[in-house]
Amino acid sequence: MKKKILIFATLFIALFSLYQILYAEQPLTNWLQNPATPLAKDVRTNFWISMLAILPFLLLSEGLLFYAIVKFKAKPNAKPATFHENVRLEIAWTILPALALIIIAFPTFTTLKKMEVPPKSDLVVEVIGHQFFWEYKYPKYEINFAEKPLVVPVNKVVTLNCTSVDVIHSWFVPAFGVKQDANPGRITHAWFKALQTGTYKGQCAELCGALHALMYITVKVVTDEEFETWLEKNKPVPVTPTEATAPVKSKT
Ligand SMILES: [Cu+2]
Repeated sequence: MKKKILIFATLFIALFSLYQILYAEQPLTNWLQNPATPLAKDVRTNFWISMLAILPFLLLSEGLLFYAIVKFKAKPNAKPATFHENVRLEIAWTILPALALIIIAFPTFTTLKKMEVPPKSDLVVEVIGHQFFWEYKYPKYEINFAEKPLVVPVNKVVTLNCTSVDVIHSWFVPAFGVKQDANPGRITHAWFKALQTGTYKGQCAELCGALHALMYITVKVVTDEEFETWLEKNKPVPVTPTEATAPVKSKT
């Protein structure tokens, strides 16, 4: 009876996970969000390559373990085996995983380089981490705000200059394939090019204090026209000297 329940539960979890990964339009968890940028697509491909490269080792070792548990279950007073090393086997299990790592390394380093070297930037945004919110600056437009969604145009290369005013934070938007630390006293770089309009969610990914879990990130990717309108609405109002701010004229 117990065995049946165990088998049924395992099967259920396996099938449910498979459904979640392959078919669910709105998965219950947010692991593996749909990639929304070329970088995120590369990251996803790398993820599957790595999975394929390491899965045989997991299956083989777990299978052997399971086999050994069943087959060599010790009876009382059983004599332990006395064999020692097997050089050929040891060479094989050193070289094969090393090969797997080499296979993983090529696409990984290619993607890492892509992340490090942004193409020509269409929009520069400064990202500043605070305990516990994000501040954004658009230096070109002199726009500056905090605790509001970042608004960017679709299909444009957005480069981020990240820093922090207090402790280390990390700007993490999974759908963009971007996770960049924001360090005090330093500027780190990241970039993305969102391929579709929409709202994308992220979160600070570096434990930064008591309210770390509330440092959400929202990015609104909009069309060019919508972005222009947004810029118009948010551009700074030029300060005209009023009586209160104008320099006091000396009475003569
Ligand atoms: Cu943080």
